Amino acid sequence: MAHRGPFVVIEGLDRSGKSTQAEALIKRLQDEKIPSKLIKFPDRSTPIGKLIDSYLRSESELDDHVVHLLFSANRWEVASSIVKDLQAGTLVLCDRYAFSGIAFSASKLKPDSPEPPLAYEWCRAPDVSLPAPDLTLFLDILPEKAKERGGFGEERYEKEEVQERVRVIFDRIGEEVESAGAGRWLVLDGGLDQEEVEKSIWAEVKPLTKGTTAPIQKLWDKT
Ligand code: T5A
Ligand code: NA
Repeated sequence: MAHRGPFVVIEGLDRSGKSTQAEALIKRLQDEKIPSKLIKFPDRSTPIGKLIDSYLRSESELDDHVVHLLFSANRWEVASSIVKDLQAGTLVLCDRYAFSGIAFSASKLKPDSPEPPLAYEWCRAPDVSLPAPDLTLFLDILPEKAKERGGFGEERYEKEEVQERVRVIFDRIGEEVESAGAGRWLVLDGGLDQEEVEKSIWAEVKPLTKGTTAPIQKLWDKT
């Protein structure tokens, strides 16, 4: 059976260093002549992505349900091309994925109500059946440390108390990914120096670069 490329996702709180690490990893893969492709979510360049971008910059208001579905649609826009690339033997690396979609939406609160407006299960539903990553690297960082990094606070969710709630939901997602047996969820210390994080990521990704004959799984299909 032909080998397909591995599907790797980098997740984490805002400012945990995801994009820095995603770019470093892609460069490393290129240096090693391993075919790879980087996709960043949200992809702000598509028509749906432009609506998301305007919302994140607080230039527009959208109902919580609507924006959640837009984030998911923004992934479905490229889902089939992810599968195609994996089947062609390319390593696909995503900077954020469905897990951010659930964590940020399900952690929302309204000032006038103790109940979150979007339930966890509701948030998960639109991403069910997306291609499931083989490995998710979660960059863990304390929100108070993330806050000290450049650019924090410019966008909608970049507030320490929001990040605290998001972190709790990410923990739940990680446990569910691991127990569903569809892909690994690995927590790495994102608070270390950039080179240290790069090393720990490469140690996990390198063994995958030979490809796999395992079928591409579907996200949350059996839960
Ligand atoms: N969102 C996203 C949803 O609500 N639903 C969804 O479905 C999705 C996909 C924007 C928002 O959208 C939400 C989540 C977000 O709130 P985004 O476009 O990914 O998402 O956000 P960005 O602003 O691009 O990225 P982040 O804020 O998450 O930052 P990163 O990528 O984690 O961090 P990075 O690499 O840009 O680094 C941040 C700063 O820290 C420095 C960097 O130089 C930079 O200044 N840095 C380090 N400093 C010290 N030590 C290290 N190890 C460092 N690594 C990086
Ligand atoms: Na980023």
